[in-house]
Amino acid sequence: MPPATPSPEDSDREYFFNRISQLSGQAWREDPIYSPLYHPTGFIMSACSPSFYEEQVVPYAKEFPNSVHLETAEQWRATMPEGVLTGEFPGWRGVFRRTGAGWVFACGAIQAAHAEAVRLGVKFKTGSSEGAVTSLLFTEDKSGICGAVTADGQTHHADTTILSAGANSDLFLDFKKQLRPTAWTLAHVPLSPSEARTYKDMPVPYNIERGFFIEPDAATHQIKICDEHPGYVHMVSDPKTGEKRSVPFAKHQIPVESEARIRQLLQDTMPHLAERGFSFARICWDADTADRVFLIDRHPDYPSLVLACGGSGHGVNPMPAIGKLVVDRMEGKMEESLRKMARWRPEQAVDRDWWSLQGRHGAYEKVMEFADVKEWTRIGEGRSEKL
Ligand code: FSA
Repeated sequence: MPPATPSPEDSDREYFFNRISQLSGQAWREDPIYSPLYHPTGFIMSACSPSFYEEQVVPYAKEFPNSVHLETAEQWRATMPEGVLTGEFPGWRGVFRRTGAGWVFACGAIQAAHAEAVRLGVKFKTGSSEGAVTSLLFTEDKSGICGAVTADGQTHHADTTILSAGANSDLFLDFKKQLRPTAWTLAHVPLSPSEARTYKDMPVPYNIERGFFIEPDAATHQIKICDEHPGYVHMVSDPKTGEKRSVPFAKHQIPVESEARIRQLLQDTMPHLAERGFSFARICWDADTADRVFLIDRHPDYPSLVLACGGSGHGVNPMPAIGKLVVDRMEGKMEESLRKMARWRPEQAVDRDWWSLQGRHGAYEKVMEFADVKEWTRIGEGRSEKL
């Protein structure tokens, strides 16, 4: 949760991220809806390869000069309560920001925002029938958007329609290659209640090549672990154009190669958990824009359609700021520099390389294709789900 402050020396991109961090940071720290969900436990930025360390960790350390350098296993272990980190941290080098950073309980934040919206009079339709949008609704002459159609066959008319469906947004509209649905992978490891107490309030260690984990969930005691990599796509030929594009799908398992990476991450950091069965796994889709800046704009051809997508792996931290930007854009008062950065920008995606790493590292140092995955986990099917 960087208490970022935009400065006049910022590039347009730096200003964009500093400004939304400033807005969201204030909400996470002070807003009664969001602040209970923010855990300022500290954050560790790290890498293993010297070149990636230079590329991303050194600049991070410069930005936060009070952060503490970590290199030896003893230094790493000392960042958390005794017994949490027992690994050798082979090749790991990082910097530890003790203050002004941490993690947010994303699920709780969505529930809190939902409850507040209901309190303010918003009506929600949810579920796989009445809550599942199957298409946007076009005006009779096809020149405008006037709502949406749901799986139960209902049409919902609206003066303004906001398309904010994450990676699925790409299924509803021709985004001219501005969105690349890309998936990451995560698993949960169950802890006992007393283990969970030991792991409480731990900082978040993030290794740009290996992944990260955050403290156990307060209710379920499961610890969530993500292996970091450039992402998986699922390329499918578009029946109309013949061109391939990535299409999201749901799966409650992860590739076995991802399980192996998660176990390697545990082996490096918490080897006492490296063999423990997983209790949960998911692939998790995001929509990457070409420059990994959000897409928040009115559609140039359909002014009644507002787009709020393209989270590009940055969506959680700025959550409280995004709604404000969307409202500002709808009311025509979005800050000009933010508007420019988040605009509809197909010119950026012409000849888009779907296999671009987009600044990420890990695994085989390439974007992976789900069709090439040979084996998936079978969590909940009698294998690897027990403590
Ligand atoms: O919005 C977020 O902060 C999501 S968690 C981070 C992450 O897993 C990245 O590490 C990954 O590279 C990808 O962008 C998905 O999100």
